[in-house]
Amino acid sequence: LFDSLTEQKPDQLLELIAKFAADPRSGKVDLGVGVYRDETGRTPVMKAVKAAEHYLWETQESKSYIGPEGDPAFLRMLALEVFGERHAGKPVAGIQTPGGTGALRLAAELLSLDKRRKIWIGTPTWVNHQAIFASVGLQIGTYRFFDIGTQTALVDEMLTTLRNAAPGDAVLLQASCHNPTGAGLSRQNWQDIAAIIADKGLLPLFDSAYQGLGHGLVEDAAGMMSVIEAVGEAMVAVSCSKSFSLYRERTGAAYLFGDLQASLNKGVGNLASHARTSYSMPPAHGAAIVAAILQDPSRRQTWVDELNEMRIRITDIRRAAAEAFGQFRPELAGIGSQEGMFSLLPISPENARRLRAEHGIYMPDSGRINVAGMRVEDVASVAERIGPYLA
Ligand code: PLP
Ligand code: TYF
Repeated sequence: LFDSLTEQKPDQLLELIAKFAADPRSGKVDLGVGVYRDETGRTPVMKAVKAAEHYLWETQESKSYIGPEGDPAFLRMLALEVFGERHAGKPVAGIQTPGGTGALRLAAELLSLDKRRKIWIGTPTWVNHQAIFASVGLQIGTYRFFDIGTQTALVDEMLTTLRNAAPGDAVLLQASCHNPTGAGLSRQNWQDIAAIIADKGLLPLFDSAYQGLGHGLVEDAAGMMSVIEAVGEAMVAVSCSKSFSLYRERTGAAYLFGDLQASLNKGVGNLASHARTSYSMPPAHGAAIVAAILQDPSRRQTWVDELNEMRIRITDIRRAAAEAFGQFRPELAGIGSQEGMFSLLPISPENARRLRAEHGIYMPDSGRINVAGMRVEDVASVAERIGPYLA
């Protein structure tokens, strides 16, 4: 069997982690994988997480099974944090998943039950989106979402595509801090998207993986909540990887919104049945940490403060990067008004490779940079080195 298999390409972003680590050059810069870094280049465990782990170590009495739906306290507290107390005035139900990826995969399983259904995704998007939906046999439709040259989101192209989608089709939307472009949407953009989704009877699937790293916890969910409010049904894949710095703990959730609690419970039952046949139950530790943080006002405040600090650092880097890269291409001043960790530089795959090989500046061939990979005071010099390679 094994010998007959087709060779699979590894994910370039994950590959870059090892390549960067193996590079002996002292001036190397890691703008690759989407992991937050502080001013010293580290991705520390958050203080609130340490406090929660301490609390769990002292109080946790059993590690017996919980069940495919996971921890109800985690699901309740996370929903409150992500969707707010009013959660768009709609019933909601959820299931804990192994990261945001697990949630996307379960959502994809549900969507793929109707073979006529397409899911519409903007390009470029996170590398795994297309692969996840294709793996369950969903038909995928694409529209251009971003123009690298002008650094603008192509909202009109998106609206035109969605206007021509079939009722029942799904639409993947990133809630904030778009990966890989950093492009934000205005309130008016979200209202226009909501109107078309509602009007055409489409089903939005939100990917919320960076809440709190754009403009703030509430602000980063506002567009998503306005769409959920306007439509009949919606799905949300929440990742706790970035906002709680829990990456390897594989912590996330899939939520369903609709008009009837009974239908939502049936939906979650179906998600749980897919979970049972693939990984049975989600890992517990990360979710227990999140619940312990959100249930305790002092730990929650520590977390909010730390998340704000991360967001402010990203904003500071963006301000410096807008000026530094803007000197090479005026459009790149747009980096300053983008949100989250990513921006997409106009750079050829060949030049991205040369920057790695000749300068030790690591970014994937796509030209995406993780702005949090730079110290504020190094932004100008990194931009000087990248500038000559821009398209
Ligand atoms: N969605 C987007 C847009 C991402 O960038 C990521 C990053 O890893 C994920 C989902 C998945 O996150 P997780 O590590 O929680 O599976
Ligand atoms: O886009 C990123 O860099 C993050 C991390 O297979 C990531 O979302 C990248 C690739 C991957 C899993 C996570």
